[in-house]
Parts: sequence; C-alpha cells; structure tokens
Amino acid sequence: MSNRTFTMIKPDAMRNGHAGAILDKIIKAGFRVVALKQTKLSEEKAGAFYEVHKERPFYGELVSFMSSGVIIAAILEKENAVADFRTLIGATNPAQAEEGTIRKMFATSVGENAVHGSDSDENAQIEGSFFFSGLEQF
Ligand code: IDP
Repeated sequence: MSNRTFTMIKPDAMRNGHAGAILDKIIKAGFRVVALKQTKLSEEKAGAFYEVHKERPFYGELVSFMSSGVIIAAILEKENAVADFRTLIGATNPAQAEEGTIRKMFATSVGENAVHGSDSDENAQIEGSFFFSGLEQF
C-alpha cells in the first residue's frame, strides 16, 4: 500500500471558483501536498492522460472537457491515500455522492465532476509522473 495519490481540480471547479475551497478540504482532511501546479491540458495531452478510457462512449466529451480550461494538478500524501481520497471526493456521479464529499458539494454532473482521484496505487504513480518530475516532489 502506497501513501500517495494524484488529483486534478477539473475545469468546471476552476471556472466556478471552487479551487480554494477544494484545496482547503483536502488539506483539512489530512493530506500533505507533495507537488502542485496550475496548468492547461491540450486535447492531445488530455487524450493521453485518459487513454485507458478511449473505448468508452464518453471519451471524446471527457477529452474536450478536460482541455477546456485550466486545471490544478497535485500529488498528495497520507496513509492509505488512494482509498481515503476516493472517499473524500465521493461517487463519480455527484447525484450519487455522499453528503459532505467534494463532488457532492462542488460537481455539476457525472462528466463535469470537479475533481479527479487516482483509483489505484499504480495509477497514482503513473498519473503523478505524467505531470511532475521527481525533482518537483517535496
Ligand atoms: P472516476 O473519475 O470516479 O474514477 P471513471 O469511471 O474512471 O470515474 O471516469 C473518469 C471520468 O470520466 C469521470 O471522472 C468523469 O469526468 C468522466 N465520466 C465518467 N462517466 C461519464 C459519463 O457517463 N458521461 C460523461 N463523462 C463521464
């Protein structure tokens, strides 16, 4: 079990002015920020990040949404980081997310759902390395 996960604050939450509130919830939940940046994904980069979903019907919509505005990308550290962060963000569809979760509070729809959270230790490592070099992680 690794103690790191990877997150993005997605373009909907950035546009809606929720970045500060989301980071506050993450830090208050006990996650330490290992690395963090604001950036914008090109369609090509968003397509590569979500390559595992390329056969899913919503892939085109997802790539276009994720490249539609700036995002914040971050690596987070906490014991049991991947599972605890998935609990903190809630279900993919905000309509099904638990009260108090980040998606329940800040997401708009199943596609525009405010935040990303890695779903395994292996993906946390791959996704963190997509955005950050070892020299950027403290
Ligand atoms: P997750 O982000 O909760 O792990 P996944 O099923 O891995 O959910 O889907 C990745 C992302 O694809 C979701 O966070 C969401 O932005 C988008 N997505 C998932 N299902 C749909 C859908 O039915 N329509 C549009 N976008 C979707």
